[in-house]
Amino acid sequence: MKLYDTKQAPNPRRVRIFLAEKGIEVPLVPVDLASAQNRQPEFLKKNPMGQVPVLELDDGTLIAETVAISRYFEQQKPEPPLMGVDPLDRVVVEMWQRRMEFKLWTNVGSAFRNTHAFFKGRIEQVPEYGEVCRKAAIDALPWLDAELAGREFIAGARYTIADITALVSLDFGRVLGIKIPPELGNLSRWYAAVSSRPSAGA
Ligand SMILES: N[C@@H](CCC(=O)N[C@@H](CS)C(=O)NCC(=O)O)C(=O)O
Repeated sequence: MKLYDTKQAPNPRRVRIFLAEKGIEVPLVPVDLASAQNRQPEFLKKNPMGQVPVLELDDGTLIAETVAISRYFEQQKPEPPLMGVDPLDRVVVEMWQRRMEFKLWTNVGSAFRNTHAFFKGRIEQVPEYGEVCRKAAIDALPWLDAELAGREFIAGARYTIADITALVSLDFGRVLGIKIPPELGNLSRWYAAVSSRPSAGA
């Protein structure tokens, strides 16, 4: 098994944090996005989307998409649970995971893709749209702060994949000047807690 990975890229980091929480080690194969190695025919055979992360199993099966890869490992090694412990908990975790993707991750990612020099000449950029997305991510922070008033983690009392998605969104958002305002005490408390877990260094 191997994981096609880019150290600086946020989606592979979501998988690396997930693996670190599970205590699973997978050999990493570096893919250099800067030189567009992900757009070369050899990599496109692994993932026609031209993106990392990609998990290659020993039988040659290729699994792309961060959450699909995460689910593979959740099924292979259920402990500690990161995607829910019973049917109801699993849907609650999924609800929060989707909300973190829609409210934070997609907005931060779209802001980066549409405004950052890294994607200049690689994709068609619409900077005004990027700004709208950046503002939408910032506007989600007070909402998330209020949600965290009554619980330790995003989907409840347990650390889950929703926390990973939110943490990576906020860390990556720093490139765009997105910061947690200090007056958002619940979000700041949550961020300090999830950032201090050893997995955050993955
Ligand atoms: N939906 C995919 C998105 C993966 C993705 O956007 N990967 C980025 C790195 S964080 C990438 O490979 N970007 C290079 C490109 O799009 O050219 C997933 O969740 O795995």
